[in-house]
Amino acid sequence: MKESILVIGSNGQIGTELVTELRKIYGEDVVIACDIRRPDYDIKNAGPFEFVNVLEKEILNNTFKKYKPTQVYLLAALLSATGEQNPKLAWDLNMNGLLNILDLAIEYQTYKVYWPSSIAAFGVNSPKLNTPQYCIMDPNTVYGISKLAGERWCEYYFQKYGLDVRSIRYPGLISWKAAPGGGTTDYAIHIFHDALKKGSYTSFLSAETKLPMMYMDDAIRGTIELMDSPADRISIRSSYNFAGTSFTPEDLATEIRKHIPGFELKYQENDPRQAIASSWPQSIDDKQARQDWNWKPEFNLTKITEDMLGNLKR
Ligand code: AKB
Repeated sequence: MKESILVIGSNGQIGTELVTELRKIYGEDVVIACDIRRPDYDIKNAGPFEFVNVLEKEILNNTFKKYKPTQVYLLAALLSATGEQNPKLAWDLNMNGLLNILDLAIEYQTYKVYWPSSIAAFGVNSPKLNTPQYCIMDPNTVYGISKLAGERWCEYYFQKYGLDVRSIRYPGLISWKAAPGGGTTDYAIHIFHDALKKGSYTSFLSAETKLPMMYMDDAIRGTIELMDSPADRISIRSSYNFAGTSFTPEDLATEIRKHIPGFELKYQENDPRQAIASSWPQSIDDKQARQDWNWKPEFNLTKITEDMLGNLKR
């Protein structure tokens, strides 16, 4: 089968790295980067790019007609913090964007669809430690609500129409190549930039706020491993729990001080993102992903810190 892969939301934190990786595997012309914004020259020069707004059905339809994608990765979304600033837009983009893609995937017989969920789908009454795959889920951000509803839609399209949709509940993702997109876990990226530039950082999350986190290299590898797995190995069609490591701002500062001894971490109180973070799990039980498609993370906090600082310095 000749592959044709659409990555929608290709200029974001995940898309930027996923497009590069998929192009290495499948070839440059096979992977079509799609976004509403002009891409980095890197992406544009390496392969095809289309301006696509996931809410504009006609343009989307033309893109599916032109490329007849065998795989679609839908990454366009408003995250937890920016979503709270514009809840209706977040719902519209996160939900109707997904439904548009699921419908077109059926119409154009797309072989596989990838859509990311998040730890934000959990809520205040979900168990905090080793949060299991199945438990109470009562998210209180519009982003989390859209992720939980999206998970149900993914399973619905799989059950009802046989669409091969696959999904992962991402933790906070840490990376240096592209800027993060307005999430609650973004502090864990800003801290590295400020540590190198200023030798200090003011965290909007409190010292003891522990959250599940993952390095982007692991996230991209895990995503592609899930998509490459035989369909009969995929036992979860809503979204898989997916874990890397977990840490607090204070843990991260301690690790950074091993490289930048005088690094100072200060705290700013009363940031609305604190309530979001406090409603999320501290650690995730991802045994189903490990069992079904052999998921195993490679980056712990020490490796993440070394790699982030090394790359940002360069
Ligand atoms: C966010 O903080 O909103 C995201 C996420 C955990 O999904 N990084």
